[in-house]
Amino acid sequence: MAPRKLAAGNWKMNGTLASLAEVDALLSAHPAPGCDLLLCPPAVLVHAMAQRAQGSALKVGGQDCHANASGAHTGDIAAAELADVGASHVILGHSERRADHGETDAQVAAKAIAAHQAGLVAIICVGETETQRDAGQTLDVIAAQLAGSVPDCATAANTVIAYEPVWAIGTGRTPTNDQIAEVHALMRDKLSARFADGADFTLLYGGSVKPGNAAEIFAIPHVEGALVGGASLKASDFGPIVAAL
Ligand code: G2H
Repeated sequence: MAPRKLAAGNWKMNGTLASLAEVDALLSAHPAPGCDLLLCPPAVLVHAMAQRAQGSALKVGGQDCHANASGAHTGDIAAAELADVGASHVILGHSERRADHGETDAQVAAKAIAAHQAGLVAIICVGETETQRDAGQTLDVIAAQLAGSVPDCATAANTVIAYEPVWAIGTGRTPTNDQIAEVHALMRDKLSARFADGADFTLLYGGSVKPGNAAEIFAIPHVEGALVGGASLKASDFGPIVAAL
């Protein structure tokens, strides 16, 4: 089995019910995309977006879940709750959550296990800071995050890995093609060494992906799609990225 291609949008903390008009626009422009298609809106919109997407190619995901199945965790969301309202995926360990909430690799791995138990595909994010890249630590950082954030129960069917260099997120800066290729080759090697189906995991690039750079990024070996932030908010931006994959 070859890795599945995935165009995933991360709306982050953006969007209201009115923004769901973008779903209609996206689906009418791309009713049968040549890749898996996913949008991860704020949690309060997951149910409405999933209803809007019913019967279409669009899947819907959350942006985080708790490691526990239920309980006294005010403000948090269980993986099963996301699944209950129509989510199929959940983004975990995004650098904004690692920075804003101090999430560790171990916590991300625990959340991924919870996601799998609820039947969700976990999109586990890894990425180096600018300081780490400048210090020549990128490959070590990515290897350590992969080892610590991806649980042993991960398979190509229940886990996607997203490489998102922190310094490229929302900045308009992207790594060179060689820099992306180097990290994705490392991720493929590490996953293949650890998992029987490591060659089949979908590997996404994320960080300032736009219509203008998507095709070039998708041509890089071991890049099977993108996790797109700002350019996923409007169908007019996300559509061409989906079409490029
Ligand atoms: C990286 C990405 C989406 P953007 O965070 O996960 O955001 O495309 O805005 O850089």
